[in-house]
Amino acid sequence: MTDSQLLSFSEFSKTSLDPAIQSLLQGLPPSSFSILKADNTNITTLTPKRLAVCFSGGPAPGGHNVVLAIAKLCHNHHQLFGIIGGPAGLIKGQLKPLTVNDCLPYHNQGGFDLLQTDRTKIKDNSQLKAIKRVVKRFQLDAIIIIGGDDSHTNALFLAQALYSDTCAVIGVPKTIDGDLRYPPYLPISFGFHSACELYTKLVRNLICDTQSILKYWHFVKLMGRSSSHITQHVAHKTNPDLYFIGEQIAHDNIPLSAIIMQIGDTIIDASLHNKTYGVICIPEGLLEWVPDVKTLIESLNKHINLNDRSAILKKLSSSETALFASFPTYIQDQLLLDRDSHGNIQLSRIETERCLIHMVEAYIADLDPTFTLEAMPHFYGYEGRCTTPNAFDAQFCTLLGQVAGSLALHGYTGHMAAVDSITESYQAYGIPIADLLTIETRHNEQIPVIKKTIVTDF
Ligand code: FBP
Repeated sequence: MTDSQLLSFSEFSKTSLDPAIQSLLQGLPPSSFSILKADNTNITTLTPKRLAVCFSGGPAPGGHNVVLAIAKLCHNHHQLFGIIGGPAGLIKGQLKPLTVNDCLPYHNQGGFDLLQTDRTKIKDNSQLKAIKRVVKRFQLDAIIIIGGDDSHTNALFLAQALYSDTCAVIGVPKTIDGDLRYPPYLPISFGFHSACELYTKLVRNLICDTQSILKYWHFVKLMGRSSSHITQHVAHKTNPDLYFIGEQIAHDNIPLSAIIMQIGDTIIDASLHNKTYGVICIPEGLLEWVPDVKTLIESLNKHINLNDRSAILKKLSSSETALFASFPTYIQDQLLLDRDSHGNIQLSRIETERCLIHMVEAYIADLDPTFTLEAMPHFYGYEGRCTTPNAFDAQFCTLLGQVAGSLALHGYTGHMAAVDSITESYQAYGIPIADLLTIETRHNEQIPVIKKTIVTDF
């Protein structure tokens, strides 16, 4: 592909995939194959290759084990480079040779600090041209991107763009959110279970505190972006007084006022039984699921690029304006924050837990002005995504690294490494990323993105 034939992301969105790569990507069943291990003698029979690896998006426990496994596969026969600073580092050519010894101190450690990460969306020709130059300069045969759903959209887009440069692109499914799955080949992304373990411990401790000192209603927001997998998992393990699953709220069409009423009534009922404390868990993405708030966010998304608060607000319908006005000012400001580079609203920056307390206080004050609600907001988020990997993620990540390295060394492109971790045999797969595509509206454009797996079993 010459530079003039390069497709920008929006052109890529509108066209079908390059026929040359289509045959590799579309409609293929996941290929099941035996994975290469570092001590496997046939690894040295392969033509020596030059691989590069990067983290992309938020950290997730176990990422360092993925990189170490790839480094071990490359040791002595292939050359591995670490890309510093995620996709932005790839564009800037921030690559350095990476050896097993470089990675060993990070084995079984949380975080992505070995290489760091970022969320740059690869979408235009200038970025692609820069990456092509980097591929040429470092003579790369493959790039392995360790990332979530949006990073896999990047990976597929790059796989197409670099096909003619004979540089493969492979993805490794990472995210604590639990929304990147492809059962039965990939029951879960790495990081989910370790993060849930930490959040479960923290929520249990809070419940124990309330039962020890008999005070405070704790409103706990749990990370997980749009999907409520983490909240559901933690709630099942800890049994809080109340919890919400965003997907269920959308399914049952429950407006924000009904949620406030449910929380307020639960607190009042409990006080009638002399219980003045409790724990309520909510998913990070709650507001995006509540039907009336969702409509408001969609309208704001359409006009967010106007950058002028009053111009944006003029575009809202009267019911949207009323709902917007019912939020405390800090939530109004947070709803107007810039979207991330992939077009997502930045849910982790919206203080839903504080907002709910504020609205529940007002609801209760209307019913009983003498009632004092002693409530505390919490957000369990960033501390969970960098926790130490548990035994499951530590082993799962080593396998995922071996699968990703094997796919790259065998010359696959546009595939995501997968391991069926439910069966004892830990079968390895390469999943064509194109099989996971769907169309979504982001930044007001219909674009192909990797489909998120949401909670359906409520
Ligand atoms: P990804 O794994 O999809 O990159 O996101 C993980 C996550 O922790 C989300 O749960 C959260 O909404 C988001 O990152 C916060 O991102 P940021 O680092 O940009 O604040």
